[in-house]
Amino acid sequence: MPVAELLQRHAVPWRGATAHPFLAAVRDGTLAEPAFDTWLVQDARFVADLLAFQARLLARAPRPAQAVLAGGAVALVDELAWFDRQAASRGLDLSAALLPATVAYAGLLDRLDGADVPTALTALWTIERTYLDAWSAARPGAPAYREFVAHWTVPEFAGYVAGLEAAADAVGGPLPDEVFLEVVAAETAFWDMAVAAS
Ligand code: HMH
Repeated sequence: MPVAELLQRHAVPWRGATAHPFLAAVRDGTLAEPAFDTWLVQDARFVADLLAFQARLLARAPRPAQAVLAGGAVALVDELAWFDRQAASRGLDLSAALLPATVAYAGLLDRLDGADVPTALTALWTIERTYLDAWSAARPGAPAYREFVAHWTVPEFAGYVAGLEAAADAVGGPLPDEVFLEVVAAETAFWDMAVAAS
């Protein structure tokens, strides 16, 4: 069963993570700046955790999945530098305290280290597909946020997400419905956290 089947099976929670009010407000420009800045700081920290998770997954992935995972890891290193630049230009402190949703998401990534490779790979695809779909729905974005919408909607990112999907489909295994739903819930909680900060 292809992993994309999960999006249909769980359409309602999937919409919750990808059609969130945070994104609608990014699109129409009504998002309060403190909410956006909270998201930015917490997401920079999440991406650092994601890189560590991805490196560990790469270490145990089968050969056909290694190239996409290694390429994605390099892209995450660049993304961390991009977050540093964004934070500096907005005067944000990336060492600010982690909020509960960020801590919980890091805990989920740690638990995924104990999952089998097909499950962990499907989880990683879910994480990235959420961002692709969520930011795509916010296109083109209000001027203040347009650069961020562009970042996660470029063809290279869509190609990466497609590569993860192909790798997850190639390793096979039963669809990990529960883990999919956990990731989708963690993504929704992450948007909720930002909106609540305004
Ligand atoms: C919370 N999910 C979250 N942040 C991200 N940057 C991505 C997914 C995509 O890398």
